[in-house]
Amino acid sequence: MKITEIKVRVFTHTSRQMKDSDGHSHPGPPRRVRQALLSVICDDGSAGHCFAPTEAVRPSLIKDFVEVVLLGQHPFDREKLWQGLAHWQRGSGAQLTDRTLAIVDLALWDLAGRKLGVPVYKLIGAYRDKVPAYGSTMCGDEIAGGLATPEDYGRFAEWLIKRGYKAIKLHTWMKPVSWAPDPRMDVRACAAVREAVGPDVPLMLDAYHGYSRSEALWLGRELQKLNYAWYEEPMNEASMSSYAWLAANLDIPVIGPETADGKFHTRAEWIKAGACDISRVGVHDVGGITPSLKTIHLAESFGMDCEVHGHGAANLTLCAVQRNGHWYERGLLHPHLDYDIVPEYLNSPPDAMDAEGFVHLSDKPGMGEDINFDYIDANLVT
Ligand code: LLH
Ligand code: MG
Repeated sequence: MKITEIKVRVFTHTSRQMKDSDGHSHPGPPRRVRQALLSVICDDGSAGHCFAPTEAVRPSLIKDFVEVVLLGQHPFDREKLWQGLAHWQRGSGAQLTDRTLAIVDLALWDLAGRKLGVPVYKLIGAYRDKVPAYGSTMCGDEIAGGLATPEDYGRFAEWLIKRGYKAIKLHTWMKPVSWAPDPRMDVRACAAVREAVGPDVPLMLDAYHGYSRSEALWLGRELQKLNYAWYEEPMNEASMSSYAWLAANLDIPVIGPETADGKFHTRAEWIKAGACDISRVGVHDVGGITPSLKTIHLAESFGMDCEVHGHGAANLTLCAVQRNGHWYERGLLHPHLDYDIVPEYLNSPPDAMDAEGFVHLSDKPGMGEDINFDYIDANLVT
């Protein structure tokens, strides 16, 4: 069995979201956007797939790196193939990113699951078949009836609890919101949510990502008074020593890193430096499931939880194969958006949540995405 083709289909679909000038998602008018599907195909006809931003699978990357490493190889040699791409990053002139590594790795896992007729989480070794979700809000905005005020967050939190969520994470106001960031406003939103849901619901805050040490410390102390469960990315993660300082000065668990470069190597350094109380990993942050598993097991070796960042079938898979993590991050959510609308390129939702707040793993072979190939082929960008 050998890999014979790397195929990229670029297609359009309807999005109801837009990105602001700092890259945060918000609701937006429906519009057609481009998306790609990368497929790894073998000589026996088996294939694995992964959705991707078009830039992360552009032709030059596929030709110069992905095909060179993958073609002619056995698709189950995931460690060798991942190491081949990861090692090449150094000499790639910053072209080959962890995002591209992740897409290739996820397609290879999907292929293995489809070929063997098992869901990927069973192939890795399942710990559970359903995972409790926390509702993860979008960042704050200036939209009427959206997430513009602390009261908006409080009202939305009430709705999230009625919907079945057993925990909530706030993303508060960040630039380019005209008056943001403001730690005092973050505390007001966090207090409004605590007031709305009562004392027992686990709550988390993912703050601005760029506060100073003193702002982050003040905010963390206020979260402790509100009995928040974790404190995420209030400062730039490039400064690990700032996080070590923050974690040493707070009782609330500090979680991270989420976006810092360096895959599991960076996570190891953070654990060693005492810069986090809970580790963090997402398939798109570290280059796929293969390096995410290393991160999860690394944290477990230190008696530490590792919570998964981001939504989607592959991140859900990670949640299902670990003991040292509690939650699936479902979102990002907003009062003006219906998260349960199934994207046109899927036949069914990848992370449907029941009334008790659990997301169930799919029993379909592969990663569990129910891909609508007919839709994709009918909307190709030529
Ligand atoms: O800044 C944002 O839009 C969010 O923080 C986003 O990156 C989200 O993925 C996140 O951090 N979740 O935990
Ligand atoms: Mg985050």
